[in-house]
Parts: sequence; structure tokens; C-alpha cells
Amino acid sequence: MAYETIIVDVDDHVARITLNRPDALNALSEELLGELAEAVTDAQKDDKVRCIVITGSEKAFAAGADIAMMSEMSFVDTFMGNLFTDSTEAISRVRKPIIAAVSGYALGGGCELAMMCDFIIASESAKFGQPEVNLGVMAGIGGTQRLARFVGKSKAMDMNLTGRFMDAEEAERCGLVSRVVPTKKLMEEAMAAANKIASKSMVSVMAIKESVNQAFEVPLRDGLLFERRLFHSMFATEDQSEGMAAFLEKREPQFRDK
Ligand code: CO8
Repeated sequence: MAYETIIVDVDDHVARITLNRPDALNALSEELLGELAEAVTDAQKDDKVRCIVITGSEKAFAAGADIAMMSEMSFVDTFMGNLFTDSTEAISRVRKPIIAAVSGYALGGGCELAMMCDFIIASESAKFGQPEVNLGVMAGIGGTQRLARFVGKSKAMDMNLTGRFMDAEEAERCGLVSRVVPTKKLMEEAMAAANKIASKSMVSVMAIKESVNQAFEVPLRDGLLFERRLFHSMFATEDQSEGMAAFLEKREPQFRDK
């Protein structure tokens, strides 16, 4: 599939999707988010793909939604057109794991896109922010909701109300990113993490993703029950027998996603 604003490579079992609007620091247009939604949906359907990595350039993961595009829009355009809703919901619906590999700016919609992924690996040069307040607007695809869940109320308020940028070290300290790696090693580290995930049973992997996400949707008691029932259900899989047998026989497991 030929895309205009993203590049998709499938290496072994990992789909690597690179945002590719270098002249606009990968600003998110409807076309870009539409293509991204299509690419991740295809990756979901492709049996060969077991993990997805979304990345940008060294200078910018994405510097936000496209301000030139939005500057022409009215309330009715955004409301009736349901701006970015279908595409971002499609990305959030993907059941395979998605890693955001972030270098440079991840601002506004760029930070929000990174937070739609399952976890974020940042390079030392990454800068996160929700600067929509500087444009007389506010975050619209998760910057007040997901960021508050990632970093808590105080920092989410600070980031959204002041529009300041957070560097990689602060982002790791407050739990926005899972790890920080040297800028030149970002893709190597992200692909290594993706390949590690790809080597596991997809049944476990997809159940874990669903279960962790429940933690942000339901009360603890319901989440624990959901987790426990999924755990019980693992005992209906061949991969459970294989994983435990391999441990006891001191060998690598051969998972078959069954
Ligand atoms: N949109 C469009 N173009 C952009 C954007 C953007 N978000 N960011 C950068 N660009 C363009 C610049 O206009 C410039 O283009 P040109 O060369 O043609 O003038 C090019 O990219 C390079 O940018 P700069 O020259 O500004 O590069 P600097 O290194 O000087 O600065 C910054 C980099 C600090 C990242 C700066 O570009 C900047 O502040 N960008 C805007 C950041 C921002 O405000 N982002 C939030 C946007 S609003 C948003 O994301 C809302 C999301 C919610 C949508 C909800 C829908 C329901």
C-alpha cells in the first residue's frame, strides 16, 4: 500500500510506521491520521505482524495537529466533520501492542498520539507538551484525559495550562515514558523491545494489553476480577502448557498462539 504521509516497513514480525511530513515536523493532518489508522488496522489483520512501532524523525515525533489546516476551520467544520475521531478511535481499537518511539517534539496531538500507544520509549532529545493553550484552544484527542492518567492531576494541569514542554528526563520521572535511551539508539531499542514482545505468545500479549487498559476504565474490584478471569482462561491454551513445560525442561518455549 502506497502512502503519502507515512512509511510502513514490516521487518520480521514488527510493523514500523514512520510519520513522514518532514516540512511540517510531522504535523497531524486528516490525511496522515487516516493513513496511520489504515496502516495499524492492516497490521492488526496481518498474521505475520505481532507488534507495531510508531515513530517520527529525530527532530519531531509530531509537532501537533496541523495548525494551517485547523486555522481554516469553524466550529461546525470540526463538530460535523468529527475531526480526527474515526482515525484516533481506530488506532485505540488495535489489539496488538503499539510502541511509540519518540525523538524530538511530541507536542499537542503528537503527545496525544504517543499516549494512544501502549508505551512510550523516548530519546534523550524528546520534548513533550500540550501547548494548545497558546493557540487559544485546548487539547482534543486525550491531552487532558490520558495525560492526567499518565502523570496525575498536578502535572497534567501544569502542562495544559502553561503550555510548557517537558524534557525526557522529567517525562521518565513522572511516568509518561517507560524508558529514555540515547537518541542514536532509539530505533534499535524500540525494535528490540518490539521483537521481544513478538517472541511471546500473542494470546498472552493481547490479554495483557486488554487487562492493563481495564485499569483505566473500571473500578479496582472489577479490574481485578477481569484480570483473574483472563488468567484462568490462559489455562485453556496450548501456550500455557508449552511455556510452563519449557521452563521446567530448561529450554526456550515454542509458542504457537494457540
Ligand atoms: N502544524 C503545522 N505546521 C507546523 C506545526 C504544526 N503543529 N509545527 C511546526 N510546523 C511547521 C512550521 O510552520 C514550519 O513550517 P515552514 O518551514 O513552512 O515555516 C516547519 O514546521 C518547521 O517549524 P519551525 O520553523 O517552527 O521549527 P522550530 O524548530 O523553530 O520550532 C516547534 C519547532 C517549537 C515545534 C514549533 O514549530 C512549534 O511551536 N510548533 C507548533 C506546536 C504546537 O502548537 N502544537 C499544538 C498544535 S494544536 C494540536 O495539536 C491540537 C490537537 C487536538 C486536535 C483535536 C481534534 C478533535
